[in-house]
Amino acid sequence: MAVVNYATKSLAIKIVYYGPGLSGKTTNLRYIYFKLDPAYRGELVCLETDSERTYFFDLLPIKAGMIGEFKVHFQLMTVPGQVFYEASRKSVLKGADGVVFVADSQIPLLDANLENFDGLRRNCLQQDIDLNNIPLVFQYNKRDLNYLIPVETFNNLLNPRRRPFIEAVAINGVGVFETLREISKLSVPAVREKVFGEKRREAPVPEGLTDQDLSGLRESAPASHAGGGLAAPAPADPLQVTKIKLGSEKDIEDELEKLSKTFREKSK
Ligand SMILES: Nc1nc2c(ncn2[C@@H]2O[C@H](COP(=O)(O)OP(=O)(O)O)[C@@H](O)[C@H]2O)c(=O)[nH]1
Ligand SMILES: [Mg+2]
Repeated sequence: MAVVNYATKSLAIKIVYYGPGLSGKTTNLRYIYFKLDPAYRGELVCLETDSERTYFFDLLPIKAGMIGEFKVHFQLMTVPGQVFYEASRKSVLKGADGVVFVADSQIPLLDANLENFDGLRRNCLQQDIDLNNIPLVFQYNKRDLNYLIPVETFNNLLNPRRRPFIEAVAINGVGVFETLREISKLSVPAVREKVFGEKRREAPVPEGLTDQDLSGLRESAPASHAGGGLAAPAPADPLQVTKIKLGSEKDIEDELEKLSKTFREKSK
């Protein structure tokens, strides 16, 4: 459920990038961070544990216009991929308003994708999220490689309801903003209904974000994949990730809750 702050009149919509380890979730967030107009995005935060088996996940807030008198921002989050972090994946899913499933298109990874999607289903159930109703978008990533799982196969196995699906080469930015716009288009009306729907009888539901508002979610620089080669990281804007060390599962939950309530501007 979106976090509503009536005092500051702000609304945070939580979008979780889910998928097997190394499918490209972090790559999506980093690309968005680089290409989004800095006026629209906050700080890219990376949460990691103290253990020797260090793992991390990421969080990126982006601004997205108004719903009624509420300032809206999205909290994009990734989940840790490794099998043994099931508990953390569950914490990240808590209160999600939308899910992007980032699948790895390489044929040998078909089972890994299917197993991970089953895990998503299980974790959603435990968080009282109905995967059949929550905004969900599929990103079939790494389409630049050879020996790919055909899109029809992916759709038949993962996406029988034909939710939006995007073929992507996240490493070059192909499909990254398209995915973001698709999940935004689905989750904004769902959140608007959840948050303001009950007041419907007294007043009309605020129109909320239009396509024009979502047009802020665009690349601020021309896509660098035009030449077909790998994109070089933008040299002028080196990625400054804020790292937050966490001890326990409880720390993770607390930190996520805190971060989801605030729009963290890049620290000065
Ligand atoms: N060839 C190729 N590699 C990719 C693509 N997207 C991500 N990768 C690479 O896959 C690896 C894992 O990506 P990462 O985003 O860290 O995966 P995560 O575990 O899902 O966060 C990195 O080496 C990326 O550079 C893609 O579209 N094509
Ligand atoms: Mg990652």
